[in-house]
Amino acid sequence: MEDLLILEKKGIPITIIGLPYVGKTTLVNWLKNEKFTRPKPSVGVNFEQIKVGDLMLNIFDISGQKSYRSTIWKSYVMTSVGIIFTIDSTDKEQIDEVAKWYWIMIDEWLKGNYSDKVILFLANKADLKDSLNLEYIIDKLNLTKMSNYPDLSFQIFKTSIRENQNIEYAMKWFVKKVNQLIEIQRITPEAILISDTSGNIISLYDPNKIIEDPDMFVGYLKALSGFTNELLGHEKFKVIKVNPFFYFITEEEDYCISIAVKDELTLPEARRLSFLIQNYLSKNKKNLDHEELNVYIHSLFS
Ligand SMILES: Nc1nc2c(ncn2[C@@H]2O[C@H](COP(=O)(O)OP(=O)(O)O)[C@@H](O)[C@H]2O)c(=O)[nH]1
Ligand SMILES: [Mg+2]
Repeated sequence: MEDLLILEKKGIPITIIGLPYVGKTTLVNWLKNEKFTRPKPSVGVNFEQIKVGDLMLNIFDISGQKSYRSTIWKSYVMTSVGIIFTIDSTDKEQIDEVAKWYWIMIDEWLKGNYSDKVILFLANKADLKDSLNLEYIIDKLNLTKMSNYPDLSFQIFKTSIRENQNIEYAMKWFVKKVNQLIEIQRITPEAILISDTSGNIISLYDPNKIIEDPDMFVGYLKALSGFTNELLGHEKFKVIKVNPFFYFITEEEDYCISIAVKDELTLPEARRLSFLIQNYLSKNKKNLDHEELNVYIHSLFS
């Protein structure tokens, strides 16, 4: 478990989803061995850490069974930088089901605070003769609507992993886009303040002492509670500006996390850190060790 956590930190989270039998695990194997191999049918989540180009990717290959679509797909999608949505391009019968889940992902899961992502759409098994053409798929899935989502880098490719068609090209595009996104996002925040609902400070990272009076700041946060940010239109977090810094603030049941950054453009990274810390807190809330929490926080950006 420890090892996995360390690995997770270093690699970039990528999720592969799609209905069963479309070639997800085949793709993972191809990335690993650079050749086509026949996988065993997979259930649950298959995790692989693979270096693709210059990037270390943590790849989560998620089973396509119905029960997974409505449960774990969402949490993996929301916490990944890149998503590889794979379909079997010969499967005319399930195209409506594919369309349904694709748009649930875009409209419900990615709207709001997790919207900056790279989405690679693979219409796989292009080597088979009954494979649908790209125009048909784009039309059926209404994919031209993707231009309404400027925060999402989107591209569709027809691929065959078996015949090695277009797959290298598609992965090159994907890795390049993920790399660009990471470049923009990776930063060390100016400060991180974690307080509980009673206003006690749980953790403070503030190397340059930008928060003059942390207790007063926590009091101020309590007063702000319930205020929703108009611009971002999402209740679960707010962004405030305390010159010259931007604070990304989230409140879950027990904790309030405030992360200060210098530049508005790096708020997505604050969001990512906040999410990780929130996860850590909820996993460890029974016996939270403040020292360990501080170590965890430091480990996120050093
Ligand atoms: N013809 C063809 N078959 C493929 C291709 N990619 C995967 N397959 C086959 O599709 C089946 C399902 O693949 P798998 O990776 O297990 O699908 P998953 O359920 O999405 O993980 C296997 O028999 C693969 O060999 C491809 O590009 N072309
Ligand atoms: Mg599989």
